[in-house]
Amino acid sequence: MTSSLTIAISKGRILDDTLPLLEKVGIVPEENPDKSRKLILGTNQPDINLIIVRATDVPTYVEYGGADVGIAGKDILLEHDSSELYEPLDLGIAKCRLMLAELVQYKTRNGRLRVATKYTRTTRKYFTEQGIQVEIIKLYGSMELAPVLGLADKIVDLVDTGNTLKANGLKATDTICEISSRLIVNKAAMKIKRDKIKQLISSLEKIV
Ligand code: PRT
Ligand code: MG
Repeated sequence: MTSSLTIAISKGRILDDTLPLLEKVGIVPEENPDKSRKLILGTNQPDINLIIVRATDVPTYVEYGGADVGIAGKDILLEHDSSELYEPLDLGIAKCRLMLAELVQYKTRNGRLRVATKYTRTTRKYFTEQGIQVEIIKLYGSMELAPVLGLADKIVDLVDTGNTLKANGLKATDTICEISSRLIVNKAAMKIKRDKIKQLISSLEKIV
């Protein structure tokens, strides 16, 4: 059976780190995804297409079969928490750490701790495991501002070089999780397109 394989990827650092990997396994998009406005891109392999979606939407597209496989950060996968996805391979790209941070001059205060984050699920789990009750404030970006403006005592965010924290007068106090990007696979696709997907996994496995 000749069925095509669709790979979901997000623009930005994941795409930047993924394109060289795909090229090494012989998959090259027919247009530069960074420059093209197309959301579905063909590749040099007639039966492989890429779709370009938001990083947070990659697991959703793969879960519902809009894409057969995808590449997503562990941070996004921990929040998405779906049993409909296989996660067969750590690609070791777009690495960073999910960290707890506070103002450099943070002083403990009475009352329930307030934590601002985009990663509400993972943050709740982290504090629950320590038996600490927290109020979680969901933000979609610029988390570093929250402690500066008194919105929250602490933040949970991704840290790479630490420059963003530093530039905003914050310091990391704990690592919650080491993050890298993973290959994810739709469970039904794994059955129906088994040979193609197994082949992609094993060729990627050899180079990461
Ligand atoms: O940007 P957009 O809103 O479209 O979506 P997104 O933020 O989800 O996408 P993108 O491309 O920014 O991130 C995609 C994935 O890259 C994340 O889900 C992570 O798995 C991974 N990744 C790796 C990172 C970082 N490193 C990283 N440093 N994602 C974000 N950052 C940000 C961080 O949030 C903080 O603002 O970079 C800043 C910290 O960097 P340093 O170097 O100053 O510490
Ligand atoms: Mg971003």
